[in-house]
Amino acid sequence: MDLKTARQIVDALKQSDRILITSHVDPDGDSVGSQLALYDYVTSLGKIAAIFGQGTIPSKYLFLNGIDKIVTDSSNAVFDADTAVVLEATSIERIGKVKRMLTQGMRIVNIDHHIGNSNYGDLNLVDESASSVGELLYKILKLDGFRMHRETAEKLYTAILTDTGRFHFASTTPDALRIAAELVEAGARPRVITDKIYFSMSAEQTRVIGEMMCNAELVHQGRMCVMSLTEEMVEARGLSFADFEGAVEYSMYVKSVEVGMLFKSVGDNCTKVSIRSRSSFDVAALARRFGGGGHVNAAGATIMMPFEAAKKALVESAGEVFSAND
Ligand SMILES: [Mn+2]
Repeated sequence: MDLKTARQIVDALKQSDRILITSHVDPDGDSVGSQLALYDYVTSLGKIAAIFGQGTIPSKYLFLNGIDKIVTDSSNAVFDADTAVVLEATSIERIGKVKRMLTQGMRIVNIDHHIGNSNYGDLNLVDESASSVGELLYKILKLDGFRMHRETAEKLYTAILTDTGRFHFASTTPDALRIAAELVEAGARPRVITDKIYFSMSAEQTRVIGEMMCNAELVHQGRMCVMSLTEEMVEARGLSFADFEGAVEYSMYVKSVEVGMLFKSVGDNCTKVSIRSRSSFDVAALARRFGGGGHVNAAGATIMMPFEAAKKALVESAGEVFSAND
């Protein structure tokens, strides 16, 4: 992490009075945990802060202390801030409707760990080697001697846990593990948090996942797994797509699979895809071809194409990469 920029960020936050915190649309564990931890920090400095987002918070994160501080429908929100901290967003477009709240003269602090961040901030702390924004925030908070209590530790632990796929991905670095250990020392409860996030599904959720796995297709000689979730599937069980954040992990359960994809039909002409890989197959590069992005082993895109056409295009595109790599 670039210490000079981190110190400048601490100074900027201290010079601010009103701080707007935001992250990408359709929040995940890193964005939720990081936003809440940053909120704890800046309010401990006596600042007025507010968190604005777009998209439903997956129910598995609702146990986090202060979760109700996140405004999830920011369409008509008003908050007069001098500084905006944008977490986990490669470009300013990723924050969706919150973008309109970033007015002229507002200082923008950009903290991210994704490849291809466009450095849109006045201060940019972009560290692709970090497991999560949670890890970067931990280092920033430590730099300022913030006294970590259990609530904040559990938010940062959630960020690191989920972004490393439960300490599974290549992003599970010594630093990530050391910080996780320090968070446990500060009171974070690994068993409780992991149970809340990964082992608290409703029976209906497991049924939909069963259906999704039954219908999974293995393509490209079993090297790729393609799974689908449609609005009909989730609505039939009274659920929403937010109940399946992270479900793409199920596409990687088969030994032969190097690349897994989960497609979600979110409208007649809009398809979301989450992509995972375990080899050197760069899924971020694949996602970028379709206007998305991410990391080498975890990426996603929102494609303005009908469901089956989007699937076909991605499967073909991945096939080209397999051929080129062989
Ligand atoms: Mn992240």
